[in-house]
Amino acid sequence: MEVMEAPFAQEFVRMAYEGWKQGWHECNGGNLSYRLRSEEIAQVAECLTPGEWREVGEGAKAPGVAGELFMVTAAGSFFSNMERVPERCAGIIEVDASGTRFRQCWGFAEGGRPTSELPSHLLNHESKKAATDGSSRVVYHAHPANLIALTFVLPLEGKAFTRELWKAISECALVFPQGVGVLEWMNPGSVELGRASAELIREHDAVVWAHHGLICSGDTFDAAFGLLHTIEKASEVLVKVRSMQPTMESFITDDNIRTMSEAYGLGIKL
Ligand code: 2HA
Ligand code: ZN
Repeated sequence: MEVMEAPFAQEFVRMAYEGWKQGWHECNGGNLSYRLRSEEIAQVAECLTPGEWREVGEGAKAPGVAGELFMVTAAGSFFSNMERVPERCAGIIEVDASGTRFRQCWGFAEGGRPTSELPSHLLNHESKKAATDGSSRVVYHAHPANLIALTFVLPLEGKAFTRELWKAISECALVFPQGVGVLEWMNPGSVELGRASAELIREHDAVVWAHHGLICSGDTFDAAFGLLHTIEKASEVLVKVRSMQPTMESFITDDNIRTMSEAYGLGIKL
């Protein structure tokens, strides 16, 4: 079948477009990648026309995803155009046997190439694939405004940042009992940012990039999107509360979080 008839490709485009509608993808901000299943590769195999091998860059090496195929957004592409011209805004790549090179197999029309954050995506996929026994398939990076705003006022430390989010909305402890990781500002698109994220995402599923955005992983498009959405919703609540007055009259307490952890088997240790 045509790539854009395949359910994984349709879900990819739908999720990217939903992110645009949420306001998380100004200009060409954000990027998305999906690791294909073997049956999905078979569905679109006749449309794949591999090009030249190219370096992932700057010594990036992800042997844990060697030989895998990914659908990824194109560098410089606007999520707002994803539904209209998916073959220009995204493409499919194959990673070589060493995990240091890739080749473009479909899409990236009009001379495009994969996202500038490709090192982050491949390193994060490698990390999550190993940590989840292969169930994790989606890596999503976006620029949600409230979360970014919080990185200017909260400590850039995972435990403290997580606790603020957990205390804002009950749903947070349920959706991300493993908390979020937090990185100080790092150069966008760099392998260092990719490596540091991959280290934290192994345990957290979501890593905050200070003054930049967030990177999330999930087994499904819904899981990755929902995680980012929940974190951004809690961030919005915190921004509103902190804008109204400097202190909170009440909030979700450590005991409340322990109660939820016990009731839902979340395994949270405070
Ligand atoms: O412009 O989001 O982090 C794409 C990005 C870089
Ligand atoms: Zn970004």
